[in-house]
Amino acid sequence: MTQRILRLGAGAVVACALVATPAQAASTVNVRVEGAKRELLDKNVSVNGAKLRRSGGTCPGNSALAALNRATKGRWAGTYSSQYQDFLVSTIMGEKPANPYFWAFWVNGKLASKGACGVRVRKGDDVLFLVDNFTLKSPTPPLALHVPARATAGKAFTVVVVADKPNGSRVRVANALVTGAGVRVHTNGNGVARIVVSKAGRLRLRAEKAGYVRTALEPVNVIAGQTSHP
Ligand code: B12
Repeated sequence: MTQRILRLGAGAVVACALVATPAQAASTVNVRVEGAKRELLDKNVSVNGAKLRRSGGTCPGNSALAALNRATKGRWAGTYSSQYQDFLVSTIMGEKPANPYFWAFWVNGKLASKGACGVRVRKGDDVLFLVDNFTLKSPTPPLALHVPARATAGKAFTVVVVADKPNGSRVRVANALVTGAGVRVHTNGNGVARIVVSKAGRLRLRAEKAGYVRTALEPVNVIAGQTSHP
């Protein structure tokens, strides 16, 4: 379940609004961990708990690292730096990227300028840890997939794929692959893909493209189309 609800209004492909859900009200921050080969975690957690104490250092209860700690049930490791009073995270849920790969982390679509202990998070924030390559000239941009909350079986709907830039700006991404049950389409030059599904149910879509970090699974509630009577 994700807190990043990237929604498109009926027929709209431009405007995207953040929509609160009942699940979101009970929890606060979304933590997603994208390993080198697959998504390791996508979870909403509350962050107002006690301070995070680990050998070497302590982090505020509302830090991104405390959120990661809660979401992974403590399954991470890192080295504390007294210089930065922060942890350099080296392992998450058993995945330890080898040099030149490392765990980078982004908050709300922006590359964090401090370590995860030093970044405070608030209700509705999205914390993303992803494996990046240190030798690349610029950070690998994560993709985001904007989907409508609802669609009708047999009727086309559109989704939009955008990429986060380190400074928090977003650009549309052409030729990204969007997949889900019975869905395999590429975005056009405007980052838009048109999708038609025949079955009602909860459809979960993901987008990916070489050189970018894959999106989370985004849900679309597909309702049955009306049957016509003679
Ligand atoms: C190299 C480097 C890295 C490398 C370190 C490993 C390597 N292969 O060498 C990698 C790519 C892993 C890295 C990652 C990050 N880094 Co860095 N990194 C640097 C850099 C450019 C040089 C450090 C260095 O080699 N110093 C020389 C050696 C001899 O001194 P050292 O003390 O042994 O250096 C070690 C520490 O700096 C440590 N380190 C590096 N980055 C970070 C970040 C944090 C939060 C911590 C606790 C330690 C740490 O790794 C170094 C090698 O062991 C500095 C900028 C600078 N000019 O200092 C930024 C810098 C230290 N990094 C920074 C940041 C923000 C990050 C990230 C949080 C970025 C992100 N959003 O993902 C991530 C860490 C995420 C995580 N996993 O927890 C900031 C820290 C700012 C702050 N006040 O907290 C700096 C100062 C850059 C900046 N101005 O923004 N980094």
